[in-house]
Amino acid sequence: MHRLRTTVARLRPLTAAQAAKSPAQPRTARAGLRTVQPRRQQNTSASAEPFLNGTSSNYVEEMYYAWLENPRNVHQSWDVFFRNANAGALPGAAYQSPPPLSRGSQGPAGVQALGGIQPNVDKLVEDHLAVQSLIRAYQVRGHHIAKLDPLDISCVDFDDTPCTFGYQNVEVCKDRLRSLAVEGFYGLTECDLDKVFRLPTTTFIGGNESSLPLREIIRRLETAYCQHIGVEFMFINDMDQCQWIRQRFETPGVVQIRLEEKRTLLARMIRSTRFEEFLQRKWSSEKRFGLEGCESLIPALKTIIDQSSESGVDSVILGMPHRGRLNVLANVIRKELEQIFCQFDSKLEAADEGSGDVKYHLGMYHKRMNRVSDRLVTMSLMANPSHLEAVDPVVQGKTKAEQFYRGDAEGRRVMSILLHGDAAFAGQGVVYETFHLSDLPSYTTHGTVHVVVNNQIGFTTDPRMARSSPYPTDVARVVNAPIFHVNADDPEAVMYVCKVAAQWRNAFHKDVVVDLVCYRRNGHNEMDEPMFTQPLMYKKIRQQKGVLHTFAEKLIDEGVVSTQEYEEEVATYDRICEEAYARSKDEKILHSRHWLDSPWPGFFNLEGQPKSMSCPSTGISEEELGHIGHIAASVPVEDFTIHAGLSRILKGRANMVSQRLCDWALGEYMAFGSLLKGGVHVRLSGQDVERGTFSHRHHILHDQNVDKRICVPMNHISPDQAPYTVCNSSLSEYGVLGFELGFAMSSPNALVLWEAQFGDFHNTAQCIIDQFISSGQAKWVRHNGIVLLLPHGMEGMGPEHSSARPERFLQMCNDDPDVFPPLTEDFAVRQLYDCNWMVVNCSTPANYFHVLRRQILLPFRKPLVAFTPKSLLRHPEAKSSFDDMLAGTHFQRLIPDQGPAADAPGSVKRIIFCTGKIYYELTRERKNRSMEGDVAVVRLEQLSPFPFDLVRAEAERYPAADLVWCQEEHKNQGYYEYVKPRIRTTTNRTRPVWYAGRGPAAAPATGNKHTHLTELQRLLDSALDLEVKPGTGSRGPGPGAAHLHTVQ
Ligand SMILES: Cc1ncc(C[n+]2csc(CCOP(=O)(O)OP(=O)(O)O)c2C)c(N)n1
Ligand SMILES: [Mg+2]
Repeated sequence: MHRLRTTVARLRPLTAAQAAKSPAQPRTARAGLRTVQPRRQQNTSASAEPFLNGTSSNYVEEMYYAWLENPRNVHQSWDVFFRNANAGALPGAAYQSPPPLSRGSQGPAGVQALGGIQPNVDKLVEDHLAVQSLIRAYQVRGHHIAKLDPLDISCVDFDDTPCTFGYQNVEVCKDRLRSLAVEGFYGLTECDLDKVFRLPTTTFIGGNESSLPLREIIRRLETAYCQHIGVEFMFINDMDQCQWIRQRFETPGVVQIRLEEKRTLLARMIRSTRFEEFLQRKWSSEKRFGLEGCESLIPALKTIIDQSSESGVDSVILGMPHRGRLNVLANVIRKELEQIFCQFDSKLEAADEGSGDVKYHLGMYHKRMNRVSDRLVTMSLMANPSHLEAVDPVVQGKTKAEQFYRGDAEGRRVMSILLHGDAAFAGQGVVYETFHLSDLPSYTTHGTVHVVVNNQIGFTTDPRMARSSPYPTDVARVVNAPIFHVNADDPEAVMYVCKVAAQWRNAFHKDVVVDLVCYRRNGHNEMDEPMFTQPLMYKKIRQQKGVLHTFAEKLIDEGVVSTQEYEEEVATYDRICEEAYARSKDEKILHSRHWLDSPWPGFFNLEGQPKSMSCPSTGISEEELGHIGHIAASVPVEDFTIHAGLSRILKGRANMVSQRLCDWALGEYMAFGSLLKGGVHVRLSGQDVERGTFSHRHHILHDQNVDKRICVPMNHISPDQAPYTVCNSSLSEYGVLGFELGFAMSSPNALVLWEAQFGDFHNTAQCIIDQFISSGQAKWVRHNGIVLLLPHGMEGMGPEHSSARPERFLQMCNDDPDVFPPLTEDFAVRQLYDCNWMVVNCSTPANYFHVLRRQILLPFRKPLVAFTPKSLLRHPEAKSSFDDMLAGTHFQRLIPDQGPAADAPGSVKRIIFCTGKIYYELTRERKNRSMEGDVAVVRLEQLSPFPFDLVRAEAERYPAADLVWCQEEHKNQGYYEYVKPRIRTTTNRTRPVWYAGRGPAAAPATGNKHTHLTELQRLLDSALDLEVKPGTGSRGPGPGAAHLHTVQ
């Protein structure tokens, strides 16, 4: 009904005379129409026109467009109707039935009625409407009855239970889907079959003909929509895109494949099939997650790459799960076969550092000539963990980065392809998160081609138990991506849809999905018995001829190749495999470096090692500090009105700069600005990061008078600076952190930061943290310098906004708690090199500034986890002088006490080691109690790798002091479990270490502000109560209690 109303509304603005004068292209006319006001909307009731209803709206629309092109295109009755409507006929008055027309004008005054009598006009209109609806029904639902399943056992029930599966349902389903038949819904009968109908402009089945007999219309629609390709696209909102797709599937003969293409296709099918057979022969008891049952995946991918290469793409980044991965490496990326085969030899020694990964997770990077396009194409397959779909956003991030560095603003040269399993595609939420990044300005990769290996099973689970939607691909509908379902046992159909998918991306730069409906010939892996759980399916599969076999027979029958040629091709490939196998026997060691997906040319030396083991000063000049400070405090464009509150903030910044001081936001500004000035790209992404969750950052200024006019002062630092990207992300952690990790992978010369809104939200991205960030280098010898900014601090805001869960990050650090590392000259940097990631909790803006700059100035890359403050953002004492940021200064891994305690260390009774914001609370309390000479408070700014050397120095400096670890977090959380054994190691376990902090608890923090404050006071009391001696234990029960007891 809504559609009908808009159609009627659109009638008003153009007059037939205007239209006749300029027989506009339908598209131009439509484009124009979209902008005009629907003046008739209020006064035209669709119900007033008796023949206008929901089902006829398409037809009316078609008639209207045809009439706009030329009034003679349509029947006279329509001409009259449209003219009357355009002339402002009142509701119900625009339509004139034919008899009155013959007697003269019965229309509204001043409207000349035209045309003659058509005796059966009602029936004619009805039949045309029916045919129009029928065509549309095929377009919308043809895929319901397309022959997509090679096994012919799946059944998608679009009405009730969305997805059923199994033999018993097949016939029932087919009956239900007969609504497309002529004698069903549309009121057309056998006798209409030979009647000729005018075709609407929303179909291309006519080719050069504008009318066809109904019989032929149905035949052509069946050919287009109900064979081995099921096109799902009518949900797309954009008319041009729908037309584009119709044209590519409806035009008669459009799916034909050239002879030469068929031969190439056969050669690819041979490679795909014989590769798996070869592995099966040589390593029959090894898991390889073979492709059997979906061999056409290889030609599918190759077609997408050929086609994209022809349209200018020269870099393809792929992400894929286990299924068929080795085959993709061998036959798409073209990894040397011997490199793949030697992965099956577990006795080979690893040559590089790291613990490595199983062969079906490894990544790869390769540049080669594409034979079809004759152009060089670089392909990288990203390494990934077992966690299905986790790699999706990572691939997107890396693709975005490559596009960014190459200035490929529309994705014409760099593209991504993502492969999915049917169960994972439907089940994993990160798929949805990734789709929702696909059209966001700072995250779009301008269209991804998704290929689903839909083998109708996930491990042992049937689709009916694995998803609530008819297809595994339904998630893609949210972003209006067309979905091409195709029977994977028809390689030609597969090739065609892949071509169209690549063309779609090239034309619209939007996502598209190819759903390869196939089966899995073996169990989940080659060792698995599928008959336990899918007995009938697997009986059927056993009877199923291999696709290569049937396809070769077909091409031989067609005379495309001879039997001899086919057999020779098979023999040739088998020989290639055998020869590579023989060569693989000569390999003595495995080089993980050969499996790098993102090499950084020039960053390391030729052996792949860092060029030095030192880090220069991370300070900058006074002049630079002043200049960046000035930018941070100004609005560097003309006539730009900012909010009054922001003016105050900027004024405050200017004041600080004049006093040579930085608060947290300014410290960050200095770090980013100086890196940008030095040509290093900085990208900060996360929820609400542009302003900052705590309203402290304001990196994007908004004009208060002009909508969407913004200013990014950070991009006004110097004319030859690198660009700064700061982008509010979608409300996702898993997807967005994965994306930024991928972005950081692409180049070492960028500071890429992801900020969690509050630190605890990182746990919805845990998979990226565990599987990629903390362990990525060990598994895949791949460095990554991503920075995680995690707001953290117990401030009485309740359990969910307090803790970034430092304990989790620290538990995953790989430094040995019990071993004091050798004290070499390059101790601090070597420790960083050896660790899996760095964990810091800075207490000053200067140190935050240094640690960010250190990320780039180090000769290698490591992930940085930084717990960042909330209340410290505005704390009067949490300010740094420019002096602490000048050239020659460094990041301080530990900040010693600088007061009276340090001046007279011999009389100090207690050293309190702590980290982060609690330092300010401890020193305030110490001051209140006038204990500055008795107690030294030492800050660990870098928690991991643990500054063994500096902690030992502090312990030795105060020989008579108790050693206390104080934290505001609960005892089973925070840093305690991590620092405890390490502090002990620094003193060779000669001095006890005491704990002052909250007791153990299940939740990170209390929800009650008063309880929070009481707990805080108690923990400060216990930290500073010098009377409490070892062995007295806890001061009270419950999680809120403060503890002070020895650590043994
Ligand atoms: C996030 C995640 N959960 C569970 C698994 C364990 N798992 C490995 S493969 C698999 C089935 C995947 O089915 P599908 O996506 O259809 O791919 P197929 O194996 O059929 O190709 C499961 C459950 C996993 N790897 N990742
Ligand atoms: Mg599956």
